[in-house]
Amino acid sequence: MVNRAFLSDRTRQDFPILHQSVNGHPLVYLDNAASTQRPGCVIEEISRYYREDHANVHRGLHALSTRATQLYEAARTRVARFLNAAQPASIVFTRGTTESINLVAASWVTARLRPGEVILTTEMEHHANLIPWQIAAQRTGAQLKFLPVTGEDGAGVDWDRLERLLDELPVRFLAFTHISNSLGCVNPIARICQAAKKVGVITLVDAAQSAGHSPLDVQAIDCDFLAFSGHKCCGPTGIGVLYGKSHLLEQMEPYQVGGEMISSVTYERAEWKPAPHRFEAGTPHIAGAIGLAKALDYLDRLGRPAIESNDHLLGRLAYERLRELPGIRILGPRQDRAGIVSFQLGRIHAHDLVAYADQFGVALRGGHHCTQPLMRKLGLSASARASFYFYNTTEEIDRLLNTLRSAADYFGA
Ligand code: C6P
Repeated sequence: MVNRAFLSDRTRQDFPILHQSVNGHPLVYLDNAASTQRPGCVIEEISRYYREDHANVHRGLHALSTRATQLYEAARTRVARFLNAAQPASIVFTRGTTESINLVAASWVTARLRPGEVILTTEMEHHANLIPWQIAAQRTGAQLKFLPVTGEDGAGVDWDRLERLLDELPVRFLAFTHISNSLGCVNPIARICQAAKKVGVITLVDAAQSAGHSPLDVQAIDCDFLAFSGHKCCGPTGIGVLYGKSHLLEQMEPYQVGGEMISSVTYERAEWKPAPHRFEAGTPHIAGAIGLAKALDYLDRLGRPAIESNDHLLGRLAYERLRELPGIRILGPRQDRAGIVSFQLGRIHAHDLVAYADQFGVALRGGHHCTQPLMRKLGLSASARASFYFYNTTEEIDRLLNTLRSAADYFGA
């Protein structure tokens, strides 16, 4: 396989962490769905910010605070451009996808749903896009319903059933993932949001696995909320984004309260700033937002359509190569998959397989991938997962295959 068409040729040198040996072997980093790596320009920008511009934001009148505030707000504008949001005020900085979804669950869903109304989601969701709805349903008396995952290896959701369910059930809120972190399938988000909008259902897209991988235009998708994490798209950990339509954010009460999110406070009561500031209580992750903006610049220089097709190429190639292994069971669809491939090899426990691969410098993830109910439905307690990004090479897929062959011999699978 010629590697010329792949983005790795142009990008690998930008990632210092990839150029190391692990356990005496060149590192093969295939755990990108858990967290991607950062290019040098992001690491540099964070350190430059701390060296030259750091102070608290929105508070001080001195030069450093003014500079830090400008950089932080410029990062918000950068994220808005990344998502094609109509205005920067639609962008709330959070700690990550998990916090973004919890914010919507606490401030919109729990405040508005009535007993008997339905929160609809799917059977493939990450715990971050499941447990907040369980709790919201318990608190409001709403029902939590699921679109089933079809096929014995989890091909995906049959989205043709959505419109009928939206007609039959009193659905108020629909939350679903764009790309499944366990199955690697890609859900048709624009079509789903349009069907929901027709019947006045509010939508939330979990874009944790897609924001750094695919073009995203929130106006074209017409979702009401969208969440993603910086660390899964070349940015820092501890910073994430909640996009919300402005009229919804303005109606919502804050999720946390404290410094900087108020317009006035007396001993008895407080009033809030407009969105997004009412949702950012306390000192935010300033360096995180600035580093994230740099990461988005990097991704857009590469081009998200190019990243997406590179991911899909690597995902498809890995899927087809893994199928060569006797006794392998691969989860998710064969076609239309992203660069995430979960599998079970013979009777080898995923934890043993991942520990074995690590001895050869190959970083995989093994476990339930925070989708325990989905794994249970597929009859598994765990699976191994290889997840790719644009800096991965086809030679790394060869290394993965060799390592798995050797593991099968070693464990007698
Ligand atoms: N999935 C994985 O290895 P946080 O942890 O807040 O950045 O992202 C949570 C999250 C939400 N939705 C999806 C679809 C996700 O994949 C994740 C994180 C990682 O698959 C860590 S469990």
